[in-house]
Amino acid sequence: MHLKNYIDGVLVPPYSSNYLDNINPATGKVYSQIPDSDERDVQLAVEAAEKAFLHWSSCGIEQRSRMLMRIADLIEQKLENLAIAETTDSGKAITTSRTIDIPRAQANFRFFANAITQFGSESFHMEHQAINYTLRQPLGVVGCISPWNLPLYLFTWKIAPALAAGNCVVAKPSELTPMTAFLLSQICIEAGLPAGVLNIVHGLGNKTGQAIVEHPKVKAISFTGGTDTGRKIAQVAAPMFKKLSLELGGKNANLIFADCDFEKAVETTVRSSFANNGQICLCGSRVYVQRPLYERFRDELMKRTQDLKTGNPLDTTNDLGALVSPQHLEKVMGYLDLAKAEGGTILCGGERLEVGGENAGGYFLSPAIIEGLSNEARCNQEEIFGLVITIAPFDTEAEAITLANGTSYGLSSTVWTQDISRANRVAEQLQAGIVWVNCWMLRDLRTPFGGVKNSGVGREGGFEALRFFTEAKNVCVWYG
Ligand code: TXE
Repeated sequence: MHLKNYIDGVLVPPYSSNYLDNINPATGKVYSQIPDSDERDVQLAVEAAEKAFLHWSSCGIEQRSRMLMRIADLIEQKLENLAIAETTDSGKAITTSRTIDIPRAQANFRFFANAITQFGSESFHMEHQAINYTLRQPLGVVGCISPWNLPLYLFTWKIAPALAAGNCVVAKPSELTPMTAFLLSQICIEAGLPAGVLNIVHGLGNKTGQAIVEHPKVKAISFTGGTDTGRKIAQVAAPMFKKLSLELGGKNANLIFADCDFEKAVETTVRSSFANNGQICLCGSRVYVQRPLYERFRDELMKRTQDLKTGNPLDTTNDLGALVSPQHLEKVMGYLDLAKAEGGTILCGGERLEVGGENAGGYFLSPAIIEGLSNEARCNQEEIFGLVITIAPFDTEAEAITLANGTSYGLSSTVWTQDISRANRVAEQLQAGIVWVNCWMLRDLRTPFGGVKNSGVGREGGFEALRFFTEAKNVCVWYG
């Protein structure tokens, strides 16, 4: 199966006629081909978006909102097909695709279809003199670049607010997981989205992605992915004065205090460690437990981790599927070797799993917990992003905060305690864009989402996203 680009309202082959293999990570086999697009395809997409902008930006909020709702409805109707495609492309458990990825993709469109109808701007009254009001105008053509871990979920999280605000979009999904983006282009055609409003160009990051970032007509880049890639994008985009939203990696801490609700904390920590094969930027990859509870918590966490079932991701009885690519598997396994060299003990997991039958060539790994590493160890400092967590004890609240803040990242943190004062105190001091208290991944799409330090710049979500995708213009009217 050859996927196509979606440019100017139609599905087209790449200019070069070249394609890249798309591999099913649970079998290791090529199952489709994606366009190997280059700057010529991006040029066509930008031209189509520019052409569509005048009509789309001025057709009115209601019309845009209705169109986004129609896309949301179609995603909802096609949930099962999209979920199977997502799992086949990414190796994630089908339950995750069915209950998280695809429902969230439709929710993204629905949420921003509503949010734009409520989006206002400020006005400042200068008594007896003048009134200032702020116009929030769309930017024009914007670029959205997304990663492989939550393919349609994160792709639509960028596209929906950009479109709602009146922009036209050139978007690129990850070359590792292009299938649901391709299905989205078919959905947009079915929904009757006007030609050129959304353009989806497939291809490699350093070719197609780079061409989007470099294009002078692309006014803003919304990117989610690795910190190194974010840095490269900033190096190109910043001197061109593009607006930038960078949602990058994380090395998130779970702080488990001795007074926590043990059952809830341990159950959620299994999930926050290994959901989506540990490939969520919000996964808590460093678990710190207060000493009186340490051994009990560690042993229970180990037991439940070992109970997780890994195998064919399309089989609903499996909790975990395959990692996304052989390169990623190798990277994750490299950290397990490094952990041993750094003096750590692998308490469980970390083995390459041979799943037989049609999944014999898949990239399966058992979930691993590492103990005994210093906070400075690379395994505690670098984003591993897949089925590996570390665990360590702490004594005091101050120590817990120091440990949590002791990395270059600052995306999210989780605090488990029954003491409300402590929860607030700790949350205030954590260097993170998101803090969860006695929960994890509880998401309200109205809230600001993003990180501090090397986890990125800018905020997505709610009105923050609509502000990002619009330019504020102040109009000052003198009373005369
Ligand atoms: O992501 P990349 P990769 C982390 C995780 C992972 C590492 C690398 O640690 O192991 O990043 O993953 C496009 N200009 N996260 O290599 O390269 C690329 O095609 C423009 C964290 O897959 O950052 C893809 O569409 N675009 C994470 C997207 O950027 C470029 C999610 C992300 O790819 C580009 C994924 C360039 N020069 C990985 N180079 C999270 N925090 O959610 C690549 N791309």
